[in-house]
Amino acid sequence: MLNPEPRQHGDNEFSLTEIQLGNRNAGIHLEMLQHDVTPIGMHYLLTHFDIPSVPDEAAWQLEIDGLVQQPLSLSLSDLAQWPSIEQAVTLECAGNGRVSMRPRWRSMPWGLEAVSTARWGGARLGQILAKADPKDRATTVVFSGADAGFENGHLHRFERALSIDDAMREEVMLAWRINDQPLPPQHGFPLRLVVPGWYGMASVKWLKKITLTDKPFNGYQQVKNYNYRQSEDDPGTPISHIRVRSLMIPPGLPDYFTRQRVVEAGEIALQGRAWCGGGIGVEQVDIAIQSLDPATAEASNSDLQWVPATLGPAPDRFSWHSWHYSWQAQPGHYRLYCRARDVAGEQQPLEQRWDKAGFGNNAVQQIHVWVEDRLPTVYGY
Ligand SMILES: Nc1nc2c(c(=O)[nH]1)N[C@H]1C(S)=C(S)[C@@H](COP(=O)(O)O)O[C@H]1N2
Ligand SMILES: [Mo]
Repeated sequence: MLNPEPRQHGDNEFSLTEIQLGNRNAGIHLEMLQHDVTPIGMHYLLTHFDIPSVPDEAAWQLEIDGLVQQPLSLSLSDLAQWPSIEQAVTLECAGNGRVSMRPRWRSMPWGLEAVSTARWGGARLGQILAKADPKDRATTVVFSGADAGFENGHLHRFERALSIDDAMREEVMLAWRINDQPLPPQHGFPLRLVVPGWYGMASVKWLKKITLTDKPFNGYQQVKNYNYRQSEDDPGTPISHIRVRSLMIPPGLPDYFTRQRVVEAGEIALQGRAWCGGGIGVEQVDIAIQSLDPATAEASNSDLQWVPATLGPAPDRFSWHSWHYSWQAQPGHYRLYCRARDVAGEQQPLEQRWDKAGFGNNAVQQIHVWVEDRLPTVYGY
C-alpha cells in the first residue's frame, strides 16, 4: 500500500517532493501584477491530485441533490441558458508565503506567487440552488470535485462545504468561463465554484456534484486540512476569508539564479497590488525604504519610515487594487517594503505569527535592490 512521506516540519534542504509539487503548481510571475486581470496561463495554480479529464463534454452533467425539493441534473448547455454574470475576482492560496516558515511545513513551497485575478464568467449559485429549492432543514452545501487522491494516507475526493447562507451570497458563482474563454483543464474545466473573498481552497474546481445536507461536513479538506492549528491535536479554526496583503513588482533587472535586483539611480516607479477578503476593500498601502549600507547597518525594522503610496481603485468588489509610489533612488543597497491595511483596520504584520501548517501568511514582502549610478556595459559588446 501507499507509503506517504510523513508530513512534518523540516529545516533541512528542500526535497525532491517539494520541487515536484512546485513544478506542478505554478505561481504568478510578480511582473504580471501590472495587469488588472491576470492573463490565462499566468494565473497561479494549485491542484492537489490529477487534473480529471472530460472525455465527452456533451454528456457531462452537474448533479444537485440531497435535501432539495427538486434535484437537478444540468448539462453545460442547460447552464448556458442561465442569466450570466462576470466578475473579476482575486484568488489567493491559503498557503501563499509558506516557504519562509522556519522550520518549514512540508507542503507546496509557495513564495509569494500564489495570487492572481481572473474575470470569471458563469451564473450565480444562489439562483441555481433556488431552482433546486432547498428543504428548510438544509444547513450545509457540499461541493464535490471530480478529482480524488490520498493525503496523509486518507483517500478522498476534493470536497469542500459552505453554510447555506454563505452559498446563497450573491457573489458566489458557478464559473465556466475565464477571461472570455472556456475554462482550461488546469482551472477546472468544464465547471468550477468561485467563492470571492475566500482563500482559494473554497473554490472547488472540476465541480461534479452539489449536495445539500443538515449535517456538518467532515470531509478531509474541510476538517483535516485548511484549519489554523497551533499543534497536531488542535482541532483548529476553519480557514475562510483572505487576509489583507500587498505585493510589489520587483523593480529593475533580476539576476537569473538569485532573483536579486539591480536598478539604475533616479526616479523609480514602484507599483503593485493590494487586496483583502470579505469584499471590504483596502484603505491604505505604505512603503518603507531601508538603506542597508554599512554606515546604517544598525537599522532595524522598528526604524522603518512608512510613507503612503497612491492607492488605485479596485476594478471589482472582490478584486485587488493597484498602488504606485515614485522613489528617488540614490546609489546604495536597500530593502523595500510594502504594507496594506484594510477598511476594517487589519494591517499586514512585519513578522508572521505562524500556525502549524503555514496558512494565512500575510507578512510584509521585502525586496532587496542594489541601486547603481548607472548599469554596467552589456556583456559581449
Ligand atoms: N477539485 C479541486 N478544487 C480545487 C483544488 C483541487 O486540488 N481540486 N485546489 C484548491 C486550492 S487549494 C486553490 S488555492 C484553488 C486554486 O485555483 P486555481 O488553480 O484555478 O488557481 O483551487 C482550489 N480548488
Ligand atoms: Mo490553495
